[in-house]
Amino acid sequence: MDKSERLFERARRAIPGGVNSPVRAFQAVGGSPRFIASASGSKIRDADGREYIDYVGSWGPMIVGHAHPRVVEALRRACEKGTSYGAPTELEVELAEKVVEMVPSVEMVRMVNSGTEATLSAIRLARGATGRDKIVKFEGAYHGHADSFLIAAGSGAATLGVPNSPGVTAGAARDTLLARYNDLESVENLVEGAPNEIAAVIVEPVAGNMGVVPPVPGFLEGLREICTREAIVLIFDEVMTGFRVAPGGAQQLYGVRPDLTTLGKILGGGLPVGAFGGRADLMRQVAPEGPIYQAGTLSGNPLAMTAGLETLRILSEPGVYERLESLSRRLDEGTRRNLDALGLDLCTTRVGSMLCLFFASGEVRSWDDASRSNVKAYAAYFQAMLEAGIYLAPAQFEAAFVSLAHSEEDIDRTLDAQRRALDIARKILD
Ligand code: KE4
Repeated sequence: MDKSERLFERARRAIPGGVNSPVRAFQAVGGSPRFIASASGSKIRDADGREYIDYVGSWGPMIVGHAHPRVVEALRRACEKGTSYGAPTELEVELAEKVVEMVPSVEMVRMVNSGTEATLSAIRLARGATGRDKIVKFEGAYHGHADSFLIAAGSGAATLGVPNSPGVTAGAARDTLLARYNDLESVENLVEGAPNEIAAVIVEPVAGNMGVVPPVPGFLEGLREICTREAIVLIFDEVMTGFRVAPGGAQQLYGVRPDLTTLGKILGGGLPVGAFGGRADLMRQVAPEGPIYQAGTLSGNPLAMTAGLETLRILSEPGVYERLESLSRRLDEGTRRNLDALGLDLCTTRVGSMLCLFFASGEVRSWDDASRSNVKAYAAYFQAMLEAGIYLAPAQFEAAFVSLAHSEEDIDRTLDAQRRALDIARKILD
């Protein structure tokens, strides 16, 4: 057994499944997860000293690369001033102002400690502000693990939600309606079936949790129209896309303004941060200015604010998104060449520096399409890439992330390994 395997055995005695978040356990791809000992730039190193080119980037936050010298130095200085006060600081004001400056629809913002906290708070705000109970989410979308979101597609055309985890009550499920991504008619049907009952539509403006599924032209604009017409709060869950697909996220890229936006991941630069923000008339209803309660011991924590601020400052420098685009295009075009060379008809998607290779042919526009993927072939591909020193998401329904620290050489090494890995996966596809 190598050190990761020994550590996994030990971890499983003290931590459920041996991990602090399920996807890390490699259950979708088999084998034992690599225990990571350190990381810098585009590389991570496991407990046995093996080095990998990293396309998980801690699931999105590490867009400037691991252990960026400026972030590390800023954190070192911050630590020496104490790590948490539970009181207002100038740092959190600076980060709030930076978010307001960068994200088009955000007029005010509240910091929290995770994406889940951000989305559950945004839903509570929408419900409190509208006096309505129901929300609409999309099948295959992930907004964190709050009860309202752990809902599977129920039976029946009404697509009423049913819990997809024990512990989620029927009451919670009853208030979550499920639509199909990229299908405005499915939203119209839900709205028609629940007049004046829907508080919010929450959407990943680029879906990143069923693999990467871009919005078809008109989809986001259509959601905006429906929500404006019905006085429904439109929430863009930009926990993944925020600061990723453009400085101002997907709402800047596609030019559609939600009423509320949830953020996380990159906002914390690798430390635990989430946030929800948007129209001031909504945000002013949040305690203590308004009656809608939301709180958090470590919200606005000075270390997390420091890492987030330094990361956003780096991202605000000229040429950053052009660099991300150039590297990501190189990977995407190289992947398509590899697929052509092997005669494989697989679907690849990309929005900026978030990409996905579906082990499914044809277009992927919704969960129905994505769920056709051959997850066994993906698992074989994943293991072959891991063996070759390329660290991908250990599950088909995730995104690959390119960072500023990746080099052309990293991309070319990845494409070389990919040819061999696809050849192995092809045997399962045939
Ligand atoms: P967290 O509570 O994990 O910080 O954020 C939840 C969340 C909310 N919204 C979107 C669009 C998200 O992608 C996420 C979290 N993303 C997953 C990756 N698919 C986190 C990885 C994990 O669960 O370990």
